[in-house]
Amino acid sequence: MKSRFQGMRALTAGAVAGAMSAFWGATALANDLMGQPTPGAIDLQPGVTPLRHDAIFFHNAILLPIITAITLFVLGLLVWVIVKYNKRANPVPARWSHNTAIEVTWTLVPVLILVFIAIFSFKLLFAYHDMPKPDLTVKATGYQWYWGYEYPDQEVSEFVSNMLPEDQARANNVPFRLATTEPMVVPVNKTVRVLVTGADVIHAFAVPSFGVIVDAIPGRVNETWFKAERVGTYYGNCRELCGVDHAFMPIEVRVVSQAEFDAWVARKSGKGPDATKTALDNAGDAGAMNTEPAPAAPAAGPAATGTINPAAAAPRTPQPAAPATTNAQPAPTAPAAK
Ligand SMILES: [Cu+2]
Repeated sequence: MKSRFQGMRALTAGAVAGAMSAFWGATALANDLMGQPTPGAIDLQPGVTPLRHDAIFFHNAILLPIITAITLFVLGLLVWVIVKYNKRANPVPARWSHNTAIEVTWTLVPVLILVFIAIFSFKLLFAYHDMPKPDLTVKATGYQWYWGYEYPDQEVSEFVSNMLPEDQARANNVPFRLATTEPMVVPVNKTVRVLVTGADVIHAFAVPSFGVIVDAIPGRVNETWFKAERVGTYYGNCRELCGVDHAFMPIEVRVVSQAEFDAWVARKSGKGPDATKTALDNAGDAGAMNTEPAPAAPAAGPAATGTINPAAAAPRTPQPAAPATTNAQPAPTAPAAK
């Protein structure tokens, strides 16, 4: 059943992609960038998680053909009525107003179409809900206007992820307004549970290539999960209008091998053999921030949490009450970070 489902999926996805590229004369479909938007592309961002594959199948193989068929059918009816029943072709209109057979049909057929869609839709919803046993938990907190990531089980206390300034993004050849000063790092082929919350207003954590989008609501913890199948860098954005810099709080997720992840955790938690590197890493990030503060957010956030302040980097001690309310305030230590 599963393999037939996947075979059908590959076949229909191929047919749909072929039809779409023929229609648009576009060849960009096969060359879509991974983990970020592709200029001029019309298809969905390609996926690297099982949920995303299923969501793309649902859209391309179930919804698109149904929408296309219904649209063409209605267009045909309109043309038929315009041609056959206009005043010249049909000077004496019929006087009847009810037809039981037609009314039963136009009620039942849409119901059946919706039930058919619901079968696939609920299957997908349940898949999102039924998280496998997680290998890793990351807490993502939305702030005005940056993200904070914390790994409670690895004792990696919260660090701040700001948008990378334009000159550095260009210099590093990474996408401006998607790249960050410090990414969220996860191991490949592992089930990652993401706990999502907001510190000030409602934000939303969204990574298209993972097929996840979850509201980040103050005072509440939402949950989602993903299992990235390949190593790489995947970008997302805040997806809930949260204020003036809403467009400047990107999400960057780096999927790495388990060994690389372990090394990263050792550095970040200050427990590994090369724990001193943390200070260097963070010094680099702090330098990055200081050259050009994020627009309208004068470096208050990072300094407030202390995570990318080199002075606070090593040795890592549990942070004092940094989160939530204090983060939005300009910290008195901000100038000292420079
Ligand atoms: Cu936002």
